[in-house]
Amino acid sequence: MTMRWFGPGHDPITLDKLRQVPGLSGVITTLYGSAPGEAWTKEEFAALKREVEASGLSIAGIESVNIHDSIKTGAPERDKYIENYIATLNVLGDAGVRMVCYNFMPVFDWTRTSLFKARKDGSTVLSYDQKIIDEIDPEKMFSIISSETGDAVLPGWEPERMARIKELFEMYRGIDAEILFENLIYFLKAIMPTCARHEIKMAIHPDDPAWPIFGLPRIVTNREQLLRLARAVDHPCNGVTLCSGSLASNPANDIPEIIAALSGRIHFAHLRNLRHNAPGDFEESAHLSSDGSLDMHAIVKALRDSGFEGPARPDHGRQIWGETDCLPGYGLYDRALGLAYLNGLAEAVEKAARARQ
Ligand code: DNO
Repeated sequence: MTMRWFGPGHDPITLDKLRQVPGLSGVITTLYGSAPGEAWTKEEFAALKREVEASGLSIAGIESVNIHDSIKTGAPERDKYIENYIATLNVLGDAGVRMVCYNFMPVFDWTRTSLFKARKDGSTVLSYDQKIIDEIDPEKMFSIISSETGDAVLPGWEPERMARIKELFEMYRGIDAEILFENLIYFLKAIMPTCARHEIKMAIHPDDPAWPIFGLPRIVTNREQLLRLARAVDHPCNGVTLCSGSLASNPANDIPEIIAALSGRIHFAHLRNLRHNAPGDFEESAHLSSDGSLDMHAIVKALRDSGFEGPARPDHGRQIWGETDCLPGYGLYDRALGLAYLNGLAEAVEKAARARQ
């Protein structure tokens, strides 16, 4: 069980605090200073690794090594950026990293319409309402997010990137779901030999929410698409991040069933719960099954039964107990409560399975 740590200078929550969370063995991190497409250096990564290990924790995987837009759009310069990606994988592989999470969402990474929706219990959560998205100009999306976060830079919502939003939309003109899928396959085929050599498991993150937004195609939203992707590059290093919250944004997705179908190809798990308010309208919740719409016990059990062995982490939590010094969704308190609960589920599921043997 791991937790996401945004790295020095980016995460107000220190490794000293994280290491006191019971049952935490490692962190999931990245070089936040690096832009998509840049090759990471051995020295930069070694410094990050030293800092994590000095706290007694380890790096359990990278979230994310982001993909340059020219790779997603299949632009002529994509091969240069794939070379850079391979150089980064070599640095990571040499340093012992065995899991890399990434996404293939055009323009926007995960999208929410509010980062601080108030709940009856006095906490706040991230939420999404399609009706709001339908009414806004995509170019305004960044100002909505930044008006709520102030100076904090959310991963996927970097100001430098959002300043180029018009240009980004232009780049994706004419890119439909099929072309995007082909570009993903081209990228995966190019990096597989490097992944195989280092035993690095690639774990694509599902699109969040799990449907196309602003007319942009999204190709990692359900069981069929995930299976198609796994089969198109049929290598154990081509796998998936099982993000319960992203996939379950569409209530038609049956998460335990998706886990069973992808057995052997899930390399990372993001575990969180959410509550459906109406079609296209959901809000995140505490991890506990009874607080949201998902059966978290069934999800943890399905992962165990599928033979999942990768890192898992509690995902977004509520902001509770007056915690404000954190990135939205990534406070310490509710994620630590979530982790303790998930560890309890995992222990119970494991013991029940052994008792049956
Ligand atoms: C949001 C995260 C995503 C995720 C990326 C993976 O909280 O789940 O930003 O890290 O999509 O590349």
